[in-house]
Amino acid sequence: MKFLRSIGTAVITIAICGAFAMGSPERNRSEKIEGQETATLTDAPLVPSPITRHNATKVVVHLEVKEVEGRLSDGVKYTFWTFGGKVPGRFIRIREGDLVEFHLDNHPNNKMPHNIDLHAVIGPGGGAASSLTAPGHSSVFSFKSLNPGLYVYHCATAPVAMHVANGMYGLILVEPQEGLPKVDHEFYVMQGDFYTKGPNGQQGLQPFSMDKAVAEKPEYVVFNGAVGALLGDNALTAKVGETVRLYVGNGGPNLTSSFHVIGEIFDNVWQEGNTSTVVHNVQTTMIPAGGAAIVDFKVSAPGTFILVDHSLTRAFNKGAIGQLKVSGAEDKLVYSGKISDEVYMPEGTGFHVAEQPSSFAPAAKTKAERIAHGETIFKANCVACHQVNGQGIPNAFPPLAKSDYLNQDKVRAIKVVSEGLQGNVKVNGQQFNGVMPAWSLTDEDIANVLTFIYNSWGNSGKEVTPSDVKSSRGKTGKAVQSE
Ligand code: HEC
Ligand SMILES: [Cu+2]
Repeated sequence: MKFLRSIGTAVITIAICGAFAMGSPERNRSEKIEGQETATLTDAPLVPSPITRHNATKVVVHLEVKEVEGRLSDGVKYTFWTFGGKVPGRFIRIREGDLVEFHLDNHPNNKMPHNIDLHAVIGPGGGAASSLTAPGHSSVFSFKSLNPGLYVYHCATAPVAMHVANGMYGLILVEPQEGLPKVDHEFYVMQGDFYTKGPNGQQGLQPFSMDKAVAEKPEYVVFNGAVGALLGDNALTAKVGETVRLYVGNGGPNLTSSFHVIGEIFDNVWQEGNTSTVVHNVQTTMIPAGGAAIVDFKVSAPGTFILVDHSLTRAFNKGAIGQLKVSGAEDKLVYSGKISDEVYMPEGTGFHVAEQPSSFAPAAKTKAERIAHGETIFKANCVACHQVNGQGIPNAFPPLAKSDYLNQDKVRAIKVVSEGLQGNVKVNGQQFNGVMPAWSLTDEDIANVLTFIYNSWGNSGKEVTPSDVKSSRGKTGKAVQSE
């Protein structure tokens, strides 16, 4: 018994020694520094190249703080406080054991003092205590990188939450000695929540709202500093068969991200930015405010894959959405694509009335208000099929933009929305034969959404009022049969 216990202790002792031998802070502390280099930093979504050195070196890092006015969303401007001119701050890549000489340069045109707290640093404030820097000044401090991992850095000048909310965060990767597995593409993605005085979408330069920040009610939640920073022409790209790694950070200041890529499975995840324990086959990984994760996956099917915070109203209503566009040949075994689409209508079903809570918005007093309310209804109910700019989808959903069918007859248009539409219709010379559900919207909502559509995308500019909707409801002869 006694013997067994001592064996147990010996095993535990060996295990602990083993764990400390690899990537040990003690070893990194004493690792010899050979040579010197200046770090190359990158703006998101780019990442500096992997480190190929086998020794620790002295790395000189220059990071410049700039207060800049920039785009937060379409027509929405914001004064960002940045590490390097953009949000997130520039990506820093070093190796464990490196000695970093850190220069924090505060641009002379700035109005505020700033500092930096790097979560990769062991020392008071993670460097913040030694780096408070007035505009037109530069602070220097140094640190030895003792622990490998992917770390957040941020400003820690009071009010800290405000400096962070204005965009003062970024990532520093301390590569383990042995490096990370090789991949074909590495990208830098960082989430943040933004608190503007005006509601989401309000145009112009928006000041910061401390009240909304304290209430943790952001108007925007975005990747890489702006709505659309990873959409369309800015999407990440890869080819079928390649491996993709995302270094994902969350600057907050408040929200935890449920990071997910729609249509992908993460083959490898290094949770919470650690580099020693990898887990496999993960759908969604949690990234706390002030935290990070590394995710890898092989892209096996072509198409557009959507990066989201899976707290989905943040994605679809506040901006936390990005794209990875994968080109290449389809593999029908991995993914078949749509095999068929037939009308499904069990015996006895007529028109399906879409469940829709009635609107509580106050009645519109002017045409402009009607258009504004209508846009909200359009986005909530109609975009899925008719698309954001009313362009529709060929052979499936007719266009509302410059639609002759719509512009010819207002009463008919009202009936389409209130009663639904199916069967053959010709819109701009194209035949459609689909089903548009009837919408149980109030007269006010139908008037608003149609007025929005009539006043968008080259349509006739008509106004539809609730009394127009009411009188058309009374009329006999539905736009379509509902049998
Ligand atoms: C589920 C998909 C879907 C949604 C959601 C949808 N529609 Fe449609 N809509 C259609 C289809 C399909 C047609 C054509 C029906 C046919 O082929 O008979 C159509 C036709 C129309 C038309 C007449 C044709 C044209 O292009 O001018 C109007 C107007 C219209 N929809 C407005 C709306 C409005 C307003 C909303 C939101 C309240 C909406 N639709 C939501 C599928 C949809
Ligand atoms: Cu700051």
